[in-house]
Amino acid sequence: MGPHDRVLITAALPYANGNLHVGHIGGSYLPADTYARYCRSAGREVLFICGSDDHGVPATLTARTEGCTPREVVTRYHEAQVKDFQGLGIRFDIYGSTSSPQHAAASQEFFLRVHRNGFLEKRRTKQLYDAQAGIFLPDRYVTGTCPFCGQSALGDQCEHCGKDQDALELIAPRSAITGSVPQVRETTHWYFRQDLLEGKLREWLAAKESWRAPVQNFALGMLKQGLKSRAITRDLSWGVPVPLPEDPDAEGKVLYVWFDAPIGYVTFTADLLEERGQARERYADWWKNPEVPIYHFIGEDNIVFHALMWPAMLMAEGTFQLPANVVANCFVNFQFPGHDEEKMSKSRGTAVWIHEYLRDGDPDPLRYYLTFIAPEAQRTAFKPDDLARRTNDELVGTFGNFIHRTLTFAARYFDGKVPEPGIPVAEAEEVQTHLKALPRLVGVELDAFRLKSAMGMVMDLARMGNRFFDYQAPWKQRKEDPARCATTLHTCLHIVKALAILSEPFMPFTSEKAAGFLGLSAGERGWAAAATPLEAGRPLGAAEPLFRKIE
Ligand code: B3M
Ligand code: ZN
Repeated sequence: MGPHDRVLITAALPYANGNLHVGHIGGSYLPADTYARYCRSAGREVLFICGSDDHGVPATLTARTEGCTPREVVTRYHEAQVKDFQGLGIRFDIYGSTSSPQHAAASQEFFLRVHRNGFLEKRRTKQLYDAQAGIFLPDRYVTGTCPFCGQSALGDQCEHCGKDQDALELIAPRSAITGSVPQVRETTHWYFRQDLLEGKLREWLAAKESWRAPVQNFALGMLKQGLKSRAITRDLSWGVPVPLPEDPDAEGKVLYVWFDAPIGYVTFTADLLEERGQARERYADWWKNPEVPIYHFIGEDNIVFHALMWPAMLMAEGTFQLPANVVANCFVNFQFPGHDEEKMSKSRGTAVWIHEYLRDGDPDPLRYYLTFIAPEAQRTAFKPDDLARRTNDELVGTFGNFIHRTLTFAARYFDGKVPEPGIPVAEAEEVQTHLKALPRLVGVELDAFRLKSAMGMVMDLARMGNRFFDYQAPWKQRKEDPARCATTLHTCLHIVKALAILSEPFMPFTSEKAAGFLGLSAGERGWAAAATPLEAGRPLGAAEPLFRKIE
């Protein structure tokens, strides 16, 4: 097998404390799914891994406000997330949970290896403490003002400037539980000496020529400021226990959620292989095999972790390969007609929730629109009126219309079969030449993670189809020049086939229907097959509308 016949694709693990909105989907899950679908279609062996990030303060805070246990919170949201993903056709090979016993074991083993390799250090430290609630306040248990940019920030990270935080350095800190001003108390924690890996990280990152510039620059910029060692244990009861039973200081401590979460990618790979009847240890065939590129799809707020901390963890552990690419997208903002763009927010009602959308919306138009506004290089805005307009003009008016008119014409005048091409026609040959090259061209864009551009090429094909149909005017050719008319329809049907195949990564439900009209079996739908026309005589099914108009 060649180097890229197998790929491992991951999408950021959503915290299991909330529902998913279109910003999450457009940021990491949809691009990851689109790329995974393309790779499968191109005949590569793909593992597409995701699952819920069950640990950390998000789950415990939600449990507190809802008056239930963290376990109840993560079970409920895990299931809700599975449903949302299914509804959108986001098809992971596995959707695991980091609160499984297998994951605890894998994380503890990883921790111990990093420890043995000399990258952990135990320190007495100061930490914020909520005297009213009687607990330490790690991470998101504290809110305050970011010392770097002056905006409001959480105890672990500033969502404005993306910097990771030390809660002790927040200006005007407050407990997220009681709102009280926290005290400073002493405790013991294990620190990850990622600072020891600065040089290695810099060298590794600097050589990444195909990474998106903002991701690479952000990570290199952070390195320039210097990496600090980072506490990777917490005084909490919900999480993976620190596996040092001999050490009394480890009692009552768990691993920091950002230490165990990325290891979840590895755990879930093992879970998946086990589900498929293989030994769990076979995860190494993917994670420790330089022939397999690993691609992490994430949102911009996770760059720090995936481009620095996680690679540092992998280097410190010592037996894994490093990610081939960290594909990060910016945030998707929200914009009502006549209003300013703003951040998606639950409290302000500016988030479009997937379960609400799916109540009466179809998945493919949302997928199409989210790829169309893909925040590949900068933040973009989700505009509900724009979603409606593009659905109506581009999906109903162009893509759906072309397929429908072609199949209807073939049903009526060619007995519902693919005609034998009549005489050679220059314009038809041009289309053929284009179709021969197109799968490769779209594939190049996809492999460079320019998903929006790739989808644009597929939509352009639908436009080309309509122009060709209008220009050839088969309804006239039928009477005046039947041989030409046969060539026209033969060519249009090839375009339909190419649209059915090449749209699959972007609009899988539509692709499935369109391929069904042509009676394409699974084996006939591979990416490269888009280049070859349908054979004459193939019976065609009746065309039904592919999209509904949005009012
Ligand atoms: N749970 C997602 C977030 O920051 C975070 C990703 C973990 S990926 C290993 O919303
Ligand atoms: Zn900031």
